Amino acid sequence: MSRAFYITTPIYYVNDKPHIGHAYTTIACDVLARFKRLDGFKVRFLTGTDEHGQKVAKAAAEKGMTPQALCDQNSQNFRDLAKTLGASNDDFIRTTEPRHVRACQALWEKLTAAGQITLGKYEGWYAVRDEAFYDEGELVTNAAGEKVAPSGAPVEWMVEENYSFPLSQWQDKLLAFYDANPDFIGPKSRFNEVYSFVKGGLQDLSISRTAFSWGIPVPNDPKHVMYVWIDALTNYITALGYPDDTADFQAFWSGPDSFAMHMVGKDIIRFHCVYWPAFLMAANVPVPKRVFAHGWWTVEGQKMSKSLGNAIDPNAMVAKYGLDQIRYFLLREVPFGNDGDFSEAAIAGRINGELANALGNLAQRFLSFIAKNLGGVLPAPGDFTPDDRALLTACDGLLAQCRDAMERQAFHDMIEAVWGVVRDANIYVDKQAPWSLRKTDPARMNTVLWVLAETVRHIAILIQPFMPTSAAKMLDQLAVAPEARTFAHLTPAHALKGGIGLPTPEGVFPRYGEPKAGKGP
Ligand code: ME8
Repeated sequence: MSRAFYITTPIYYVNDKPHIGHAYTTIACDVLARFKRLDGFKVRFLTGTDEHGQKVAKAAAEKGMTPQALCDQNSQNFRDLAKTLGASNDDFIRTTEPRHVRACQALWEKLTAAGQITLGKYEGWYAVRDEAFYDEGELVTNAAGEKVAPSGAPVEWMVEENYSFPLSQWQDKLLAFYDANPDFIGPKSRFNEVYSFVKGGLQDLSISRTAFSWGIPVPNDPKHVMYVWIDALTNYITALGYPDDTADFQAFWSGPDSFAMHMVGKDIIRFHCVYWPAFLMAANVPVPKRVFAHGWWTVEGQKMSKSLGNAIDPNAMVAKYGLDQIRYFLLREVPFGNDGDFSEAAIAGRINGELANALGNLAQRFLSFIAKNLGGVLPAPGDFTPDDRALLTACDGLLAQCRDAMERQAFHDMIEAVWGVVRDANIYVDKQAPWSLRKTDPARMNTVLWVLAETVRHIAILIQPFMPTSAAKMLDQLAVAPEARTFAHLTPAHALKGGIGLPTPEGVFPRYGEPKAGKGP
């Protein structure tokens, strides 16, 4: 039975246009999804849009649109962005779809039946921008002397009759769950943050609103709509068919071979790591296996925001630098989990240094040499020297290192491991100098060229999740058949055969901002 991996992005609010932060999460999930598919897993990758709630209703009113019209328009922007980013999502969910309304109402009814929902009066601080409740003690004073949420969002005092979920009663069960599942939250620093938050005591949670109507009606009491977070979180199981016990639900959520994982930004960890498992446990639905909260991108040290007008448009970045280049940059620049500052100067540096020079040249030089001097035929190797063996052994060891990195969502560690071999291979070329062996020792030259080709085969197979188009071009140039590009092919048994014809090589990684070098050996 194949192991199953379910990966989700947050569903994005449709009140605004997508920016580089949204693109970041989607790309990270896509890389994981592609990695797992190549590693033989059955994968389901979900993204989508979060369309209900006060924030979206307000944005629509400000634009003089109906909420539905705003949702239709802006949801499409996120769908288009996923496509532009090369996301391999299997599904795109919108919370205004009937399948989702049905799932939310079913979950609500389960919680009601379990005695977990009661009607009462709620008073407290609410931040519409975060769609979140805050305790008095969490509020901070901003530069203007106003009381605001820790995120800086304005808060208002809310008094409403609503339905409430007894979150306070779940404190011990949540702590026991975290203790038993130390890998539930990554990175470790976020685990500790959530743990101490829960340990500090939990307040019951208001889970319906009556002040506006843009939401999913509460079953049997439609003057209430569901709190947008109970609605939003449920999307992850809606997409697997909940409340029906479908084959997908079993494969990706509840079954013994399932591994469900949510990727989120650090801003929404409390919803995913505290509320969501509490709702699920209360409804007797299995909880996901892992939530990873990545860091935050700023621009020149400042928060990206509409009011500052500094949001980075991912479409523009892709158009300017190339899709694979942006995918690589975002996951290479900052250790995943840390915050980072977005700088275009850094993009050009990585493109030229790591892609064009280090990897691009490595492949281009020996491939053009073969095309020019050996009639485009890959030579067969002779006996290996210790240097050949060292490089081939490094290639063989890569997959284990990459798997280990990706189990921790340490994209940067995987890239570093692969680029370690790129560096080794460049040192090897300089030392072996195959170009000067043509006259003196053609047999040795053949071996060196083959070792280089086999090394690039490993590298190209492994970087497919990050840079699918460029990796495919490299594998085309090595005449690797499309069906021979999975991680199962990273063994000596699938090594390149001497004597195969290679297509005319072309540069895969152009330099940015300088005339094309295009030099052969
Ligand atoms: O929170 N840096 O939606 P949202 C890095 N609808 N990542 C960023 C970012 C930044 N500056 N800005 C946004 C919501 N993100 C809810 C989610 S899920 C059931 C409901 C990414 O449109 C990051 O993943 O505000 C963050 O968690 C998400 O976008 C928030 O998107």
